[in-house]
Amino acid sequence: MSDRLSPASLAQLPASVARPRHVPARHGAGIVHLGVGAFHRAHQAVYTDAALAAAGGDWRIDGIALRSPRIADELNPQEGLYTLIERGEDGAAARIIGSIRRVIAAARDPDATLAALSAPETRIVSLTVTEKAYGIDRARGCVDPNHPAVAADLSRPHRPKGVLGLLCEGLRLRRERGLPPFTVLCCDNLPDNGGLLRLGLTDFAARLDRALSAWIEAEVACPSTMVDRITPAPTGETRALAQTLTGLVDLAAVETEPFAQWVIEDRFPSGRPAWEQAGVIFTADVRPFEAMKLRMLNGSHSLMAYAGLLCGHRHVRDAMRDAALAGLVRRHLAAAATTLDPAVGIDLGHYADALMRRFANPAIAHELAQIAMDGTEKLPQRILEPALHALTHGQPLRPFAFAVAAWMRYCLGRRDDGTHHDLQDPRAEAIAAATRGAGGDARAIVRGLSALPGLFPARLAQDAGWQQAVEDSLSGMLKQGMAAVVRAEAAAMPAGGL
Ligand code: CS2
Repeated sequence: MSDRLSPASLAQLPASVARPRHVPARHGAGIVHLGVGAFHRAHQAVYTDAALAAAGGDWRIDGIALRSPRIADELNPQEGLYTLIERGEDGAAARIIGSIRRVIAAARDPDATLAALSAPETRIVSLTVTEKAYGIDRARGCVDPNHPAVAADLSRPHRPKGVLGLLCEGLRLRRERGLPPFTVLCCDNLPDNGGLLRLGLTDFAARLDRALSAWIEAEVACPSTMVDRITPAPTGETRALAQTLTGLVDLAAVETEPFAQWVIEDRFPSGRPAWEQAGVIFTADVRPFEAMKLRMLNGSHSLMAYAGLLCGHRHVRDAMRDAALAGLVRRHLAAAATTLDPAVGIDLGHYADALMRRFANPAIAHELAQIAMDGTEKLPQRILEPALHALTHGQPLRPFAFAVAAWMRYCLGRRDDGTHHDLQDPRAEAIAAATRGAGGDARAIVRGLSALPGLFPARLAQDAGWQQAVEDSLSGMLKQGMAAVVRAEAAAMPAGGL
């Protein structure tokens, strides 16, 4: 029987496994992180681990598990240690990460959760909670009072469960105790994520206490970030591989690709770890990086998820082995690149080439279904905003229309072979209502889904050329099946890259 990963068992690790280059127990916590999923463990916690090794400081992370307490039960017995497995074409490398101090399960321990948020040593609260958890109505620019967590927290603000409620109550307690606020660091794939969260937070607070909202407005920094690392959900195989590589049992192991990128606006009034020594890019304006990543990486991911699943593929790497689909991914990258501001200083052709290689990584089993989830939360920034840009600048629309048609086809909940899939989307009911009765009528489906409140920019949804392009693609998908349409679409593509 192998031992469990813990500070005591570190000595048993083979020399091939890198261990923390700092002594974790010597560093206090300075960050509270909401949402201790695989992405956090493969990204921000890794950068923080490297910053602790390079420059020290009391910057370890107290994680808050918002949904299931499982990760707390997995990580706490290991004193926060876990294995990061980087998987590239030439093999797998394991490294032990020591930046997480403990995980609090919010539902089980609400007092400890609020105590961490209001502790004097907490200077940053970072978040990876997924797009749908915020409860912000992006089209209207205010909180969504019907969002379940927002509604619950507005009615019981001192016992918050959701993201805005927790941040707001943590800040209220700090203000009451005369403590400086924490910096709020949003690490989800949302456009202008810091600005958006700031807007949600001040509006949420204003519904409870205007003076608190004004204090947040004046005192709380919400720098925007661009985060990137392709991280599949860990499975039993991840844990088995961790055990093979380290000789130890680790219930919280994660696997990820070798590439990682983090771009942050440098606004941290209460300080921050020396993340620049860990490779973070600090900049005054994250927006161009964010638009590049959301439109190119995430946009082509979404295209691949909807078209790929309906072609019968399971993982991103399988979709990339389908030459016709890979061709459409390449086309999408080129179309997305034309909508971007070239000022960012990154060669978009090289960026697209690197994305094609990252997607094709045979060692990463990234489920297309994971990417297909929550389409209504993802489509605006990934596909619809660049499509609107293309429309207003006379640039090619067809790649975006094709991606939207693939999403609409996926929304119908059945494959070409008649099997059914569940639509995992917070607006699944509204989607079902919008397509009910449309049968196989592409026009009715496009009309119904385009009219979902707040989803499509009005100018795009009302454009006859756009509507027709989506309808043509969807009609082909319904009549000929996704695989045939993907082949035909790829064959019709003009030759040439970016
Ligand atoms: C993916 C992202 O699940 C998804 O929708 O597109 O999680 C993607 O893998 C990351 O943003 C990569 O950095």
